Amino acid sequence: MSKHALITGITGQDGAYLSRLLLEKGYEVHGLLARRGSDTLWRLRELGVENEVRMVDGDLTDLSSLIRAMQASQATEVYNLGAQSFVGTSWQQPVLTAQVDGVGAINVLEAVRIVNPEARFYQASTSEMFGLIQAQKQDEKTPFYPRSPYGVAKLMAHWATVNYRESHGLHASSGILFNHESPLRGLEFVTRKVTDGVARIKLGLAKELRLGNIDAKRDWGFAGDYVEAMWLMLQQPQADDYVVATGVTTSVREMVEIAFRHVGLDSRDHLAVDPKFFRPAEVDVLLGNPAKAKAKLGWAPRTSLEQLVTMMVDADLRRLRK
Ligand code: NAP
Ligand code: G4F
Repeated sequence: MSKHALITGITGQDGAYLSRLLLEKGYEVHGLLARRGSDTLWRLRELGVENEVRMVDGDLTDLSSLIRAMQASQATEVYNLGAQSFVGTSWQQPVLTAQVDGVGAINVLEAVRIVNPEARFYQASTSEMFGLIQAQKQDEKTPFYPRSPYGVAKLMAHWATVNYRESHGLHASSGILFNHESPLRGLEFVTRKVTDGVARIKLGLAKELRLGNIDAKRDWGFAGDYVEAMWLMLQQPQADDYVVATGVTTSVREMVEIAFRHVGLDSRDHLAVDPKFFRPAEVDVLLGNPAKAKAKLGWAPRTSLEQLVTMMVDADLRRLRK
């Protein structure tokens, strides 16, 4: 009998990579489609799985649509990836972010509990919850200190996942994922803004790249590697929480240098710092310790930052040349 998965946020970066992974494993893949943008299926199309997944209309803020999605999909595994995921926007839309990212996760947990409490649940938690870091290397035991409305909302969802596991016995796991990128990353996030900008400058379509805090440091990995960790979590006999990271941290400035170097340009000739892109409160540095995921899931990242940035710049050059 084939396994059935329901993915919220299926049209996002991780939703696309996870869909492809589950289809390769023989799953019937269902996705919650919020129908908010004009061409929301472009990522699934780029991975060649647009016509392989089955969509069900719904929204994370609408519990009844989630109950219907659980019923229609007959899901035995539920991956809650849907979110207002851009940290910068969360200061402009704190209430929406709380409703979608915080209450939305509780809505999904309720739909699972009501329709099929045997189904396994994955919550897309985030290193943004560590915020003002309380340990040099963050792991599952590091105290949280969120620094944005996004981080606060995600912390609510994280603890709700733990609570449904402990109070209702759901097989509910949280992946505390550090930043992960790919050619499918949204243009608002710094890595893709950089690789798209570098490709434009290389092709003579732009002259300058304007960024905010280039001293911020992140632990960046490849989304294609990280969705494997999500799946592995739901294959374990016991639900648990796991940090998923590379264990290497790099500044935005260094990331930018890698991208320019790849196309034979010098970042100093094109990079400008613009206070417009600074945030009201910054997460200065993130560095994860993925030892538990390695020991218990047998998971390890396979893609270096250099390989990741190169892959993204090349994809943007290809797109722009078209
Ligand atoms: P993404 O590309 O921004 O995708 C977000 C998805 O959520 C999109 O499919 C979007 O649909 C959907 N969505 C937004 N609001 C919704 C609503 N009200 N109801 C239903 N769906 C809604 O994000 P991602 O990078 O794939 O990340 C996946 C998840 O992991 C997110 O929860 C994110 O917060 C979390 N996370 C990401 C990272 C990272 O570095 N990428 C790290 C840690 C955690 P539309 O296409 O219609 O907008
Ligand atoms: O790429 P970012 O916008 O990602 P951020 O804020 O770390 O959030 C991402 O990772 C989280 C995991 O830790 C996810 F939960 C979340 O959903 C999202 O996927 O910014 C990275 C860093 C920040 O310090 C930001 O201030 O880059 C800095 N930055 C500097 N200039 C910029 C820019 N960020 C953006 N987006 N645009 C700039 O021009």
